[in-house]
Amino acid sequence: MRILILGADGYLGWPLSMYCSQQGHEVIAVDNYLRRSMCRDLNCEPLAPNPNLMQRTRLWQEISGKQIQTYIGDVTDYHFLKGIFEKHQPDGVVHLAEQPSAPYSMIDRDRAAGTVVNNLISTLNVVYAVRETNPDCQIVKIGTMGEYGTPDIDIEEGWLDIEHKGRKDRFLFPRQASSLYHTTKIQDTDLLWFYVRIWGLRVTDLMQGPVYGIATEQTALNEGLLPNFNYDEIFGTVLNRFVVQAIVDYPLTVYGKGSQIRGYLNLLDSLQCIYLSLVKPAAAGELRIFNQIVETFSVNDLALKVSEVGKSLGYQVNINFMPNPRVEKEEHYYNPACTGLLDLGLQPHYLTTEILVNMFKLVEKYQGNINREAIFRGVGWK
Ligand code: USQ
Repeated sequence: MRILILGADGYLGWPLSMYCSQQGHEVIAVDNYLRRSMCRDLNCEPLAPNPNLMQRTRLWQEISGKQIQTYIGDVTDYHFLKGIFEKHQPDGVVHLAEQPSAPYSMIDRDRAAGTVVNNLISTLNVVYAVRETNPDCQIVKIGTMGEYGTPDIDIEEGWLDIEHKGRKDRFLFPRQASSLYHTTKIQDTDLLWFYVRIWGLRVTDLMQGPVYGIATEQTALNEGLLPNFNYDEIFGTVLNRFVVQAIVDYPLTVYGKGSQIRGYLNLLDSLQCIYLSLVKPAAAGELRIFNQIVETFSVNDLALKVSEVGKSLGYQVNINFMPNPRVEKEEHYYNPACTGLLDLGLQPHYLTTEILVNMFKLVEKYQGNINREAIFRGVGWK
């Protein structure tokens, strides 16, 4: 396949580019370094050395013998994006080119506006580029489990059958986000569903939970191929943060009671899920939605696991229950369905002690780079 990856320099985008390239596909990688510039502005650089996309693709070619075509540009620039579609005629596009952080979207008005413009216009542009160059090209888009929020009913995979006053219909599952970032993902889904209905596009929208991990088969080949692993309050996801915190003896930052439950998955599984969605595509006129999670944990479960593994490795791990900077339910029902991707062939990696030990070992190598100031600054929702 010819696979166009938008946001190819990111935490998921770069390992995904190598993963698809390794499977023998032609990969076209696009990024405008937005995440890098946001990290520089906020003084929260990733943990490991982080060559840019051009340097990484060169290194990948030296090591694997496989070429990844690279473009540096902005997906919100329609003419730039359409030109790439026209030139490469991709069979599938993976849209990861979004502002991915809930705290970032809550810092101030300008960052809120930047998140809305970036996320919605990039999605609209992908839809138009596909429609105008090859309507058969499948779109795989990363959404978020946070679109559903934490309702007091079971969460289905995207759709809900409703019976009302004796009549039945199927609707998008009710959604209620708890940050502006998550709200833009709801709006993305609405855009995609509208254009699937009117133009018959093929779309898979992946409702992903927080991802953890740093190593994949390809990143293990050379440290210059590692993804940009953030551990700061803005871009780091909770488990990655806890491992870093344990290593630098920073009490684990459990927000509120820590009983918030989410669906989590290993980076390895995120790549598999996106790949499976590409090679086993949605039908024309289908908005296919999967819940991209493997297992659920509360924040306290994660803190306990990190604390146990950290202590077994000789770290003195403390837990700090801090006032929750976010507005989110702390005690809630949570039962999301997640069988669709297993049915497509996902082989899950569960969060074992071995996986956590390996994360500790890899992060330890870079502990000299850890900036304690970036761990918590207190971006509050209110
Ligand atoms: N949390 C803590 N302490 C921390 C950081 C987070 O207790 O130091 C808690 C949060 O309050 C939340 C949970 O851990 O209840 C998950 O937080 P997170 O920062 O790992 O994840 P979130 O902000 O929800 O966003 C991340 C990704 C986002 C993705 C989302 C999936 O950044 O791109 O869409 O996970 S989901 O959470 O299912 O919406």
